[in-house]
Amino acid sequence: MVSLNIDMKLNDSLGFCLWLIIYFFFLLSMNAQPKGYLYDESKVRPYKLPDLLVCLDGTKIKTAEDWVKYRRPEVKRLFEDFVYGRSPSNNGYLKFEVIDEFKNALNGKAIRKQVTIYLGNMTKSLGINLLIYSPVSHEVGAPCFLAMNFNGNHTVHSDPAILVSKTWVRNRNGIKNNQAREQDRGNAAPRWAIDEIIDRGYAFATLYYGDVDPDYEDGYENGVHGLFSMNDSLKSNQYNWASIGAWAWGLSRCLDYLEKDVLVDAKRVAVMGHSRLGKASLWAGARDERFAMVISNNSGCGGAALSRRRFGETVERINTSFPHWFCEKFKQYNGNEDNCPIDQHMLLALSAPRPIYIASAEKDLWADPKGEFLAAINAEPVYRLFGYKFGAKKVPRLNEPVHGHIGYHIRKGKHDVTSYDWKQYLDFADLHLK
Ligand code: GTR
Repeated sequence: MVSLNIDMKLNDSLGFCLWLIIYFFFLLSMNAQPKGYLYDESKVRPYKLPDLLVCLDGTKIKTAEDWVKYRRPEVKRLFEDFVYGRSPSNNGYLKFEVIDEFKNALNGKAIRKQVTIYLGNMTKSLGINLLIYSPVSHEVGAPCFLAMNFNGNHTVHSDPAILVSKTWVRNRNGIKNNQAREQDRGNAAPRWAIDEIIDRGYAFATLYYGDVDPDYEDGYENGVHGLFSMNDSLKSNQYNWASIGAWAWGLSRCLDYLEKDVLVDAKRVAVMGHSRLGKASLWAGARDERFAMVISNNSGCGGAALSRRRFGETVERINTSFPHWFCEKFKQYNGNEDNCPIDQHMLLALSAPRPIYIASAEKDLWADPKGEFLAAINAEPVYRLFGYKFGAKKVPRLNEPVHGHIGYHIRKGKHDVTSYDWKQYLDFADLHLK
């Protein structure tokens, strides 16, 4: 008996040690960054950012009016031509169908609406599904957060009435043509602070990004790209919009719908996105000045991070791993960032004078937290033309947010959206949207 007990204890402690070792490696791998890239600040080479306030013809911008009249359109055009591509100027028609409306959702505190928005023209159309929760306390005109989600509307909350996406969904490895599954209901809920958003008097609207454009290279066939007939020469146009352009365009079409829905005050919509969808929310806010606030969560390369630093993910790497995200022209800056007429601080400045929030995470070196902060600092001169300030001079300490007209925080932890991030966005929105 005694020896058996000792054996069991031995086995237990061996098992425990093994478990600890596995857990240690699991933790390591969660924060692992791809090898062969720069993660050492002291090795960032010197670079010079393009001057936000000097036009291509050398004219210096000194007033907000001149920024709006001359430099803003020029900078926006440069992003269209060299980074995200040109989206169609014709938005097609907007038809919609309310599929579900329930006045007693989320234990009676919210109204739930599910709407299919049909985009397109007379010959082709595409339905995207918008899920809206709005606070009953605010029967009309609540300020709203609009965000795309990664795996289908049914993953953002466990509410059994949320319709399961019928379009392509990516699986964990990003493989295409996967089917959305009932068992995934609510599994991304920790990323979406829907109850807190409602409790604080905001509406929340979300759509699945694959409804707008499936996230794989398909030669402009699927999603909204396929709505606009393109012959082969147009398809190979170097300035053509790519997937980030399509997602940003889709966010604007949702805003078109929200303008028609009394539940939401379309003049107080904050567009929010995480990671690749943070890149899309920044581009949506830059293109469409109807968005009242712009939020980027860990958007990194091609989002809020300065490309010239080549810290973590680089232009070359992103264009190689995701050739369908940016326009063809962007590829000419692979390893050649210094020759690009723009850098990402200029993308942030396109949101001015509207409030913008950039969030980084300590362990998310791949997204270059410092590069995201520096982009915010370098966008500030445009905000100053309008009389607004950022308020930070150097990277703030962990979990010490700065909420000026530009908001920024670097929180503890990894690449993710957490309740901490949402708390900051809600506080920031209280300052600017209420
Ligand atoms: C990574 C990519 C990042 C980021 C992220 C995501 O693989 O390198 O730029 O966008 O994906 O969207 O999850």
